[in-house]
Amino acid sequence: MLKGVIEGFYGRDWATAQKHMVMDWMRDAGMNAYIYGPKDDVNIRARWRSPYSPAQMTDLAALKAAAEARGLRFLMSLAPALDITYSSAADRAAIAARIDQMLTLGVADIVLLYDDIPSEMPEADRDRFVSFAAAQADVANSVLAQVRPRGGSVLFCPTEYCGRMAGGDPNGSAYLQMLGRALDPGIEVMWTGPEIVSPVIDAAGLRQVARVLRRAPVIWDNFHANDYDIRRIYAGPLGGRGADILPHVSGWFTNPNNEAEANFVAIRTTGAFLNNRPIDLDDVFAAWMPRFRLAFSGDETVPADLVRLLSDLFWQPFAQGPESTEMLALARRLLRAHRPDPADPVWQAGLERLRGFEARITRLFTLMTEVENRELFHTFHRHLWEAREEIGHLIVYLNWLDSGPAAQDAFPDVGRIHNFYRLGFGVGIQELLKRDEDGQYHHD
Ligand code: GDL
Repeated sequence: MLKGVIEGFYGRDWATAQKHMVMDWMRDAGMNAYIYGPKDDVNIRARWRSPYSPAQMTDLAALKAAAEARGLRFLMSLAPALDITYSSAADRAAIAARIDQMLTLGVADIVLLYDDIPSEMPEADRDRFVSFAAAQADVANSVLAQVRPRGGSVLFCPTEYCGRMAGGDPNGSAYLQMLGRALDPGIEVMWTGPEIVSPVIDAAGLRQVARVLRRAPVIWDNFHANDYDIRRIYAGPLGGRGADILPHVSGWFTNPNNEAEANFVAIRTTGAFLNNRPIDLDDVFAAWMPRFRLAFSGDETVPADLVRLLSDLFWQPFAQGPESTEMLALARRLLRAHRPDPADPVWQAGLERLRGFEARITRLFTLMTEVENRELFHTFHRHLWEAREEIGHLIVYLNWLDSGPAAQDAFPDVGRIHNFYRLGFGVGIQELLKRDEDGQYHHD
C-alpha cells in the first residue's frame, strides 16, 4: 500500500532542502511514497499545457532521485482541468506530451488532479461525452494506456472528492457512479473523507465510497493542511482515524502544513498510524527535540516540556492540545461570575495556574528566539506571538477582577483588551457577518 505525503497544498511549495528533510522524516516514519503536486506549480495546473523547461526537468529528476534514495516512490501530478476541452485533439496531445516528458525522466506514476475545478463539462464536450465523469475517465484511461507499458500507474483525484461534495451520500452521486464504471479498474481514486478536512474517517464511510467507486479509495488526508487559514498551524498528532479503517483503503497520502518545519509530528504520527503502530507521543517529541537546539549552546535544546507545549498550543484542526484545553476550560470557569470573589481559594488557585501557564508560554516564546534552526523559529514565531499576546490579555483582565472591582466598574484598559491590533480587510469582513453560538450569521 502506498503510504506517504502529497505536497498538494495551495501556496509556495517547500524548498528543495525542505523536501529532502521531509523525505527523511517520511522514511523514518515508515512511509514509502511522495507525490509532487503543489497547486501553484504553474506547469501542473494554471498553465498545464506548457512543457517543463530543461532546467525544471533537471530539478524534477533530482527530486525523483532524492525520493528513491530514501526508498520512496515518486509520483508526479498533472491537473489538466481548469480550461481543458476534453474532446480537443490538441488538448489530448498536450497531455500525452507531458506524460512523455515524464517518461523521459523515468517517472511513470502519474497523479491526475481534478479537484477544485468548475464542475460543469465544457459546452464543446457535450456531444462527445455523456458526462463530466466520462470525459475525465477517458483522459485517465488513455494516460494509463500510455504509462502502463512502462510499468506505470495512474492515481485519480476526482472533482467530488469528499462526502460533502458528493451531496452527503456518495451513492447518490451520478458523478462518482460514472467514475466507478468508466475508470479502468487499475486506476486508483483519491478521497478526503466526509469533509475536505475530515474530523473523522471511519470504516462505514469508506465502505460506502468503495462500493460506488468499485475500488477502495486512496485517502488524501487534509488533517494537518493549513493553507486555508493563515492563523492556524498544526503540530499535534493525527486524530480521528482508527486502525480499523486501514483494510478499507488502498493507499494514504497526507497533505500537511505549508510550513515544512511544522510537519514533524504530522509525519511521525501519520506514519505510525499507517504502519499500525501505537502513537507514543513521548517518543515523537523526543525525536523532534534535537531540532530545537539553541544557538551557540553545545547540545542544549528547548526543554521537552516546552516542545510538548508548542505542540499542545498548535494541536489539531478540531481540538486544542490537552493542556490548552484544560487551561481554556479553567479560564472559562474563572470568568463565569460577573465579579468573582477573589478571596475564594478555588478561584485564586485557578488564577495561579493560569499565570503559570502564561509564564510557560512566554518562556517558550523567548527560548524559541534562541533556536539555531531559524526556519523552525520563524515557522512558529508569529503564532507564538499571538498565543503570548492573548494569554497576556487574559491575565491582565483576570488580575483586574482579582483586584475586586465593584459591579458597575468598567475595565480600565479597554483599548488593550479589545484586540485593537487585529484589524485589516479580513477582520473587516468578519465584523460585518457575525456568527452566534449556533453558527447563524447576523448583520446589524
Ligand atoms: C483542497 C485541495 C487541497 C488543499 C486542501 C486544504 C484536495 C483534494 N484539494 O480542497 O489542494 O490543500 O483542500 O485547503 O484536498
